[in-house]
Amino acid sequence: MTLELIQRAERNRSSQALLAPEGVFSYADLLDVSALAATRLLAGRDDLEGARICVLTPPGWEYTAVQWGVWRAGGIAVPLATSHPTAELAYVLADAEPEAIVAHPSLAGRLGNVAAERGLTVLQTPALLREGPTGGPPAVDEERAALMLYTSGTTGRPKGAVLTHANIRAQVESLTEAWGWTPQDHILLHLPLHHVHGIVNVLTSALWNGATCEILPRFSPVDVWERLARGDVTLYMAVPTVFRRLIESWESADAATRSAWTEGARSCRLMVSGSAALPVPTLERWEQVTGQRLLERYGMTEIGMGLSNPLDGHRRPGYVGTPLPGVAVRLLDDEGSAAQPGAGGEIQVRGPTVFREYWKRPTETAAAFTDDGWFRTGDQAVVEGGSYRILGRSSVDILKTGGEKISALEIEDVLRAHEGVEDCAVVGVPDPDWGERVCAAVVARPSARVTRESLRSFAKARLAPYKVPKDILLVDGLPRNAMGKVTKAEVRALFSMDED
Ligand code: MLC
Ligand code: AMP
Repeated sequence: MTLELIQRAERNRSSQALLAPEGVFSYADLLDVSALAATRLLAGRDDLEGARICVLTPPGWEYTAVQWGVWRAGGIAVPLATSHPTAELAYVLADAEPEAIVAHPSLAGRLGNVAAERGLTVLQTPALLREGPTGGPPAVDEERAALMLYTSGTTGRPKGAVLTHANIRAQVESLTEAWGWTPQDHILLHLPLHHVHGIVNVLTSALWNGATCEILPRFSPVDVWERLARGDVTLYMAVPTVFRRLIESWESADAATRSAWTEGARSCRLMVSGSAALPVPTLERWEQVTGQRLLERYGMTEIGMGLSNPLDGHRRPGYVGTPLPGVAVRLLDDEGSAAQPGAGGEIQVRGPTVFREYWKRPTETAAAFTDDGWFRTGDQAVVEGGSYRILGRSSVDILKTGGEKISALEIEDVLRAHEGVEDCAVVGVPDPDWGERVCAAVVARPSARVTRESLRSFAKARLAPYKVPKDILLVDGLPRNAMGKVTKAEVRALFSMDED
């Protein structure tokens, strides 16, 4: 069977699919060029049969055409983060064991010698997409894997969450029903394209529905406002840090600019916030500035979107609403029983939107599900007045900064590899801009000459920019409990004290 996404695009051939940094493209363009990409990737074979193809291109037309090409050829697309240093990319390449990397020339250098060392073919865009003969791509069953997204867990390095075509379809159909997508929608996209938020909620939802997705090369508050000001954007989705940045930008603009921006933003039909808790003051200020009450929803790489405030009806500040269509949600207490009404519990999710597995990690996959097949999110919530409120995460070692999920333990491992570091503890400190700010308390080895800057540059060479601790405190010892375990609440308090 031809994938449903492709069949639907065939029905919209003449519609505008993408406004991208590279130009304007119809669904016909996307179909033709993704068929070409599929033929090139197949290189004479019938089917990629689940081979992983890593994609390292800026957000835009090439990214989308290559992703569709991988899907049509029967491969698994593994989008790489364009902001990551070589060390992080090398980790994903080693773990995913791709057969090839598709890279844009501006980013290929980021791979360093890794591709050569691993004997990996690097196919460069735009050459890969240049005209040529196309063959008939294989029939791809929906139950086959489509996408692998790397996501942090509490232990160890990030894991590849494997989503099937059926998972993506279920996620998109659920959001289409809940948020009322139509072919007339026009959505703005500047979120990174290695996460479910940008890939599924925005890009794939738009293309599934025959709508237009306008991709900006990067997030810039003024650029977003200028686009909203034109009044033709119908949908906008972002993380709380972005809404806060937009508010700051509006507040520093002159009166005429403000009123033009506000006027344009008013004509959007829906604005959605998610990936991290939306502070109520941000929701309220955004409503004052734009007249738009943000719709807050809750999701996760492994499950897509789980809970959402309503499209029509009351969007309750500080709450994430109710289960989305097709998603079963339950709360379990520490004993594994259904949480009592009004009491908190772990959010567990089941249904066709839930991912298949962590790549090559059967033990971790098994541990992530209950015996009766519910995915354990590790997030705590409570239901109040029929709506879910997120209480926080079960683990102090999972942080969210600017919508990016990270593991404190992964950062600690990197810092400990520094020769001058005897011990360290990484914590997330509440922060008005980032939600949580990554901070590290470090005990230096006696006589080692360690400075905050040298530690930061050490971390920067090895970790994604958003994982690099923003604050580093050099301390004589780490606070520990009677069992000798580092008490992270006390470490966090060190940074709050430092601010005072
Ligand atoms: C950038 N920096 C960050 C950061 N992003 N630091 C902490 N947290 C982040 N998220 C760093 C930069 O490297 C730089 O460091 C400094 O902060 C200033 O950078 P900036 O230019 O101001 O940041 P910017 O490029 O504007 O990025 C901020 C942002 C971006 C919020 C726009 O992080 C973003 O797009 N976040 C969205 C992530 C997302 O899509 N998450 C969804 C996951 S899926 P220095 O040291 O160089 O100055 C998911 C499921 C669900 O969560 O429910 O959706
Ligand atoms: P990720 O693993 O990057 O997909 O991040 C998923 C995590 O983001 C969830 O497990 C939550 O902890 C968090 N999250 C997503 N949406 C919200 C929200 N609306 N409020 C609070 N936390 C959220």
